[in-house]
Amino acid sequence: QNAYSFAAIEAKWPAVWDELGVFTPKDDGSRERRFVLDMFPYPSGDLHMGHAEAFAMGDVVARYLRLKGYDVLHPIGWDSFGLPAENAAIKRNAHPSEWTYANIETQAASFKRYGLSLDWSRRLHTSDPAYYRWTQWLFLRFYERGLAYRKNHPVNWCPKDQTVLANEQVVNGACERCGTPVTKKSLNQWYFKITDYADRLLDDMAELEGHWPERVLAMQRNWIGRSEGAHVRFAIEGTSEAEGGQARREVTVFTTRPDTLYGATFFVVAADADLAGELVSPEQAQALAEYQDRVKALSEIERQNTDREKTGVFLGRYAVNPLSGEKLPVWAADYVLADYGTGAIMAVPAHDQRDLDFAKAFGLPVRTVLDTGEEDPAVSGTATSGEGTLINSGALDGLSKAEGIAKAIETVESAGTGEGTVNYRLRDWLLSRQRFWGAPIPIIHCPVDGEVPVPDEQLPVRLPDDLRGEQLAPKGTSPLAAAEHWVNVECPRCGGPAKRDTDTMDTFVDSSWYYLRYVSPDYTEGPFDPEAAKRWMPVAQYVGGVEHAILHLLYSRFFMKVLKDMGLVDADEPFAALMNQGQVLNGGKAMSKSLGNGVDLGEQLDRFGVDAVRLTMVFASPPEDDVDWADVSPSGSAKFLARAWRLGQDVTSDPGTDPGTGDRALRTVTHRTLAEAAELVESHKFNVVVAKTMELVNATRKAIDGGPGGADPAVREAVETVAIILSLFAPYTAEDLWAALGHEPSVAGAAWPQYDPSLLVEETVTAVVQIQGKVRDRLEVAPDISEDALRELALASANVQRVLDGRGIRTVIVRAPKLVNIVPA
Ligand code: ANZ
Repeated sequence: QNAYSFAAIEAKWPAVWDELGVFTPKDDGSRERRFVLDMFPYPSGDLHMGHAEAFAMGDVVARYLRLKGYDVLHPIGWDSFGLPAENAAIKRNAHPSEWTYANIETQAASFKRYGLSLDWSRRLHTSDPAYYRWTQWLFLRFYERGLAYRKNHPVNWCPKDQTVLANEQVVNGACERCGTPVTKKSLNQWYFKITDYADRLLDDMAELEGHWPERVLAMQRNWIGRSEGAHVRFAIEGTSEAEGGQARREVTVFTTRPDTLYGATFFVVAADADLAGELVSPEQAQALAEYQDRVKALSEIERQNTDREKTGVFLGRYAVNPLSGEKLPVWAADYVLADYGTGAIMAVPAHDQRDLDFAKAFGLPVRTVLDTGEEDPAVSGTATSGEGTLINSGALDGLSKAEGIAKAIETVESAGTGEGTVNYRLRDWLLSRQRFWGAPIPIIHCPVDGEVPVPDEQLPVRLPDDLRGEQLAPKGTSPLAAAEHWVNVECPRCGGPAKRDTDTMDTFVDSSWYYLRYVSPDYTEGPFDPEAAKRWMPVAQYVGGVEHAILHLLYSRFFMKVLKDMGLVDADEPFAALMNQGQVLNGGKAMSKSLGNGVDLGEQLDRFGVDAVRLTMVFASPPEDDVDWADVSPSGSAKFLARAWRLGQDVTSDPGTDPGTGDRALRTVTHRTLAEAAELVESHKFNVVVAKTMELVNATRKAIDGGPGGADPAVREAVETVAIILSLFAPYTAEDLWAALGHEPSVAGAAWPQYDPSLLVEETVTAVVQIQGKVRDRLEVAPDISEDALRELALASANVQRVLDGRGIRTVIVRAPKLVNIVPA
């Protein structure tokens, strides 16, 4: 009983917590509700140091809010569909569920050991039929609303994983998962129409301002990429005799700078868009084909390199500028992207650097149309993009940039050759995957009825459980296509032979709504109980890595808005506040197999104990900063915890002792710590809270050993405060300390003590004011008052003024904070 043993206390408390159900919200309206959520884990292997950090941070918030009297929902689940399980199954001739659920059990055991204040009764796994039934149900609702559709489209294809990747999953031209250079492939794919929500996704960010990290908001804004500009139609003229009489074809460009229309000196279409082949003259067809082969051979990485020399090929055609009537040569080049804007541009080399580089490479003219006072771009080689006055621009001459943009749009609109428009970088969300381990898309393809949704009452469309190993390997089509007993079904509409859709959903679909399932995990009438969602949503604090700054958060925000339109939720945004925890590094570098610098969480827990590891995570730095495990001291944390725990052994007063009569100096430290800790937790400076707790522990130890001793009521008050604050980061030690003080478990259910403001008021001392040695006044002043301040106070005293009665002053002698002696003239 007298020595601190983390192993002993770790063995003791989990069963008690389980039995008491302290972490299960009441959900009865007796307290205000708060939903605290950590991004749910993917079940690859056991928990690692990154999980340990993120979940330690989320738990601080959940535990603090509980102590503050809120009814806290802090659930856990697993994002358990996905490729690694499938790859493991192929290797081991197994079913992906075996690997998945075994890993989930391992992680669940580790989470429990880690002492998180989670409500285990709401646990979910996205690969459970009881969960994905509702993922499919949501897909069908999106489908009915025209928000899920299929189209044939060139898609990003990972030749190694044999699967389609969303743009978001292509990083520098390579597969996000395996690093293989990504190629293009044309496939019939399912999409979610997230672009319909582009403006709301942007506008609603106003609500998140100040509650989400600014850089995450910036990344979202950038990803949506709203650009205001114009569509302008250029007629394309054939130049060869053989083509004479051909109807003039029009090609639309997207430009953000319609004011520079008179500066367009050539026209470019994306080399890899169909349009290039449609426009090319017979004479240039061969040159185009050769160029296209060259472009295809480049990796995406090379293509996106902006320093690369510009390449392109003339298409033997001219485009007519609708404003000036000028004929511009039409080129195909790879610096124009097929899937942005319209895939065609008017090139204005004087005011766009990419166009200028191209013009220089091919000897094309450069014409300045906005005089910015800078050197002529044709000479300097630097395009100008600032403010200025339009020149060489017909009726636009003399206008500013903004006026020119407005006038150019007005002109093309009235001529019927264009219109003002808004363009987005955001693309629709490609959600079909030709993989096995995901939620099957609940659509049946019938030769008579076409696409037929699976009726709701037939959900879930379960994955077949008899495919194993090699049968799961991707062959360019979904492995489900080979499972004939599964694929062949009756059409729900005509009863004739039909086939199931064989694609599964991107796992980001599963994670776009999981937070809602937690509010009513056993609900069977829908994905969640709308009443429960109204009670709990939005999530008050979401915690997770910045690697999810774009996709997961954007997709979840999109789902929430659609659900709002369906009348199922009240809130517009799913996550009212977001905290990104930093990474755990080792030796200044991210832990990785190749560097061999990985730190094993289990081993750290065995060595130092859960609380010491958790405390170290929190103490090392503010949550959003990285923690370098090479620089921290879990053994130091362990020593501190033992020190805090021993305080409990030395308190000899009874529980419920009135602290009012205790040592005032210690009480001041306790109450100051309480006041500061609350503010620091709320502003996420958890590391400073730990430092303050250490100071309180030191002050308490001094009071026990060299002060009023362990029987003093102020000592009990101080140690209770230590237990309560410590429960945020070191739940086992805190619980044991709480018990040692004679309290019933759990400290998690205690109330965060109110601090007494009167104890925080600085004490004062009395300063005596004399005139020629005679006491004339006494002033209550702060002990650390400055000489100048004390002199001023003394001279301003009404008594002093009366005695002086207008006489001047020879000298004033000040001995702060006790004495002022005034010598009149
Ligand atoms: C003429 C022009 C003149 C342009 C000028 C810019 C400056 P953001 O702002 O990113 O939306 N553009 C349009 N579609 C393109 C594509 N598929 N591939 C490459 N470039 C494309 O960029 C819009 C501008 O990027 C458009 O405005 C167009 O060039 C170019 F002084 O039109 B601009």
